[in-house]
Amino acid sequence: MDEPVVIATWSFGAIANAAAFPLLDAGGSCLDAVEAGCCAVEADEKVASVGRGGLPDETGEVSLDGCIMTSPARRGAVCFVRRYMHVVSIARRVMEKTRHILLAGEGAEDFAAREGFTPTALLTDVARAKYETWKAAHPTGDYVTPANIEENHDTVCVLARDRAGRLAGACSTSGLAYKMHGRVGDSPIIGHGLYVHPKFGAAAATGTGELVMGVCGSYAIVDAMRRGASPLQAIVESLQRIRDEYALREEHQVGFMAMTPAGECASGCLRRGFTMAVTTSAGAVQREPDTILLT
Ligand code: SD4
Repeated sequence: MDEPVVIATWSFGAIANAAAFPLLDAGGSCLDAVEAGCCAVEADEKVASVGRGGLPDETGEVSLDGCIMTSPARRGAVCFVRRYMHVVSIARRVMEKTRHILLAGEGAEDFAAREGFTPTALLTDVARAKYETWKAAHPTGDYVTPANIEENHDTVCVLARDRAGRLAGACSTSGLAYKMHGRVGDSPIIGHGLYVHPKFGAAAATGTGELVMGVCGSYAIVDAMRRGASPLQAIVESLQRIRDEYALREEHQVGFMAMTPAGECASGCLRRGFTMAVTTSAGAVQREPDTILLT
């Protein structure tokens, strides 16, 4: 039997792993595990960038994006969802029940209603209070300057390998804090925020989505692994592409993590601050990145 492993972004990745690993340990599927991991973070109101409790856009409305994937032919996503919390579960239904990949906005919400999901108010009092402080300082909005880096880099991405040696991944986010109304980032777009190939490996991204989207970050990592790169070498390549293609600003951050079909994992980021939660049968640890490009 193969050793199960689950990795997830940021310190709250530990919440995701705590929900996901018992399923893997019991012989469950990696798909169920990554969904359960994201659900746990989506439901945690203290996490200000995923699910209920996420920070809103410039108009004060929270919109969520999410996706799930096991192979190029099996992937689903939803974006700009404003009435439902569990976007990864809705994305899974898109994958399993429709002929499409990505549903957006009202269409995604209508589909969620038809599938029996329960509508949820996403904006919490804490998030509303933070928004009001931001709004007072930016009365006409601000399309140019990203919000404070501390408020921006927190998508939960979960990659898992189960005892059958299969891989799955999922991402869930409320996107950048105080983003433009209607803005969608990398997280729900297959190949950008997440990519999984059963033979070559899995990769996921967090941070400033616009940077990831310009280089198809997660796809590029899996494709580099297809060509023989280790997870770390593949991550370094994508980080270098971002560095070479953009005039990076201080607020910009990107974190990547990757896993091979054998369960070998790595992570890397542009700047200090990113960590990855790793859980195996040996226990749960919070791991510093294997590479930080801009030191
Ligand atoms: C986005 N990449 O919407 C997401 C935000 C994020 O960590 O990852 N925050 O651009």
